[in-house]
Amino acid sequence: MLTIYGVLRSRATRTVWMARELGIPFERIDVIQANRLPAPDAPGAPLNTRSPAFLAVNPHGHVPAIDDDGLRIGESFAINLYLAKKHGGPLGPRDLAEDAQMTMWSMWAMADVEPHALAVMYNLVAKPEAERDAAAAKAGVLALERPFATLEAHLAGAGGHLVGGRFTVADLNVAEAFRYAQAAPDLFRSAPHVTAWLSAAQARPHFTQMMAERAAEPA
Ligand SMILES: N[C@@H](CCC(=O)N[C@@H](CS)C(=O)NCC(=O)O)C(=O)O
Repeated sequence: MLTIYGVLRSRATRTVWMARELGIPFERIDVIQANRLPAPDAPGAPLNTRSPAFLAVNPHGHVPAIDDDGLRIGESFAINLYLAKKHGGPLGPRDLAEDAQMTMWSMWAMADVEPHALAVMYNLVAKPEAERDAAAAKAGVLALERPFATLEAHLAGAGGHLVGGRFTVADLNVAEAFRYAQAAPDLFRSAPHVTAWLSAAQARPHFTQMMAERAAEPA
């Protein structure tokens, strides 16, 4: 049995989206970010990323994490690549070459895109206005120009998907990193292929269903 740890207002979104695309059964346990609680260590505090019971599952202390019949893994993109390979089908790699490309795109998104996209989102929309840092937002947008250009060129030549001409775990992982950049619509204006690719990914029923459940979760 697959257990996914993490509230939906976290990167657990992408793990839940992936499991639903694969059509595999799972249970999800709410683990909230410690920094969203006034006293995460207090007796009776909800299960959080500093709780000893959760650290036993993921010593890195972040969500999402999974327990798959005793195999415990953290790191959202690694989890999704594992699930795609385990369950197979069109979402996963057909051979070693596709596996390498899916890993490459996922690691690129985590290293070159997500930190800047998060800086953009936090400092343009997510943080309370008084705490926003306009310089950090601007630096994030600048740093994303190259990844946007790279992805735009790739999608234009590859038929609208990252690997193998079909929607795969690579599209799902990379779309989740680019989602945070949607706080800066200017980045998308000169990237029509990126815009169309992200819209198509986010129109998938399992994404919209997951986001609706996320929106229903307490902020
Ligand atoms: N690279 C990790 C990052 C995970 C991460 O930082 N998760 C956040 C929630 S989105 C978290 O757990 N924050 C609370 C904490 O670190 O205590 C991944 O993709 O899984």
